[in-house]
Amino acid sequence: MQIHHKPRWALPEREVTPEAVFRNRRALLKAAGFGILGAGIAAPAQAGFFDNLLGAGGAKPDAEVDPTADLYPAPRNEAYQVMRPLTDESLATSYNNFYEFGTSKRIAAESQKLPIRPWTVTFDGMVEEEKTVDIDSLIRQMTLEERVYRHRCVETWSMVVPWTGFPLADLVAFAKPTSGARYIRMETFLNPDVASGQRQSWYPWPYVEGVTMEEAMNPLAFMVTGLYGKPIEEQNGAPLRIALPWKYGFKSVKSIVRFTFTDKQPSSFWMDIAPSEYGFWANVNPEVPHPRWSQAMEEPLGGNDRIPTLLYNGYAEEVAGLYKDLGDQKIFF
Ligand SMILES: Nc1nc2c(c(=O)[nH]1)N[C@H]1C(S)=C(S)[C@@H](COP(=O)(O)O)O[C@H]1N2
Ligand SMILES: [Mo]
Repeated sequence: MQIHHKPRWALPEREVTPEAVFRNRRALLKAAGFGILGAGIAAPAQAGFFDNLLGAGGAKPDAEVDPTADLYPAPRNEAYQVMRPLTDESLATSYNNFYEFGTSKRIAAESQKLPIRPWTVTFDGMVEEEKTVDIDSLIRQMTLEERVYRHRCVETWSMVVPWTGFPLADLVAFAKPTSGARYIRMETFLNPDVASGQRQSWYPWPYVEGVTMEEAMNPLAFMVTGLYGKPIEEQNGAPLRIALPWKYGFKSVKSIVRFTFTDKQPSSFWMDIAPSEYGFWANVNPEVPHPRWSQAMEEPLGGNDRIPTLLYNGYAEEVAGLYKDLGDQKIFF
């Protein structure tokens, strides 16, 4: 008799080990007692225009056509291929991690409340000149292409998806950092009025991540504006996210509003929450377990099998050289 084990990604959320299980009891009690504790304490980054977007039922009236829709589908760059089937679009766009909209995987509907136009992106810190630019003008200054990449969440689920976007190196050229810049800190929007998760004040909002300049200049580091040949949707990090396919998924920050060039290694959302479990480098390695679970295998979304995790998530040839001089730093967490 054949026994069917439901893959972990298909289990109800409570049975999965989410990244947040370390939230302490006190925080949970606080949450139970004061569901909206913290509401309104932080200045929403996009205050003003969501008021009229939050019409009937709190939902945003469905966006007019995306102002960059004519740029899709962009030509595929065949240099980036994955020898595995693409994940179903319906799964990749409905099974998400986006804590701003809740800790479950089913945040796609809730995330539609995020106003993604107008949207500005700020470049500051160690740059020739600080600037804030409109997302549509920024995207139109870049050359879009499609790349099929693996994505590996630290929780062990994985997917293979066609992102559309442009190399992070092109964005760096646009930002014009000064020679002393060694890291880029990337920051997500802060808008607790629409992002219910951001009313949970025990999290260190906004979500932040960072890379070294050397990592940023690696051709694999990719700024994402589209998915499956269309502008990317809110749940996947519209209007601008990053894909760093050799690192655990939490490094691939969504809905970015700020790039800060700095000479100090930035901390991150997950480093601030659990420094013993999440580090700056977070490179995928099957032989280095997370403190609470193994990383040896992964579970492709939509599949029934577990498959072996690959070193650097299959991108060792492209990126291993970035880490050869780091000595005994913990480059795999
Ligand atoms: N701002 C923000 N970015 C985020 C997250 C998040 O909660 N907030 N989750 C991360 C994690 S853990 C993963 S695995 C990926 C998930 O991307 P996807 O939902 O498009 O698959 O987004 C990453 N980027
Ligand atoms: Mo993740």
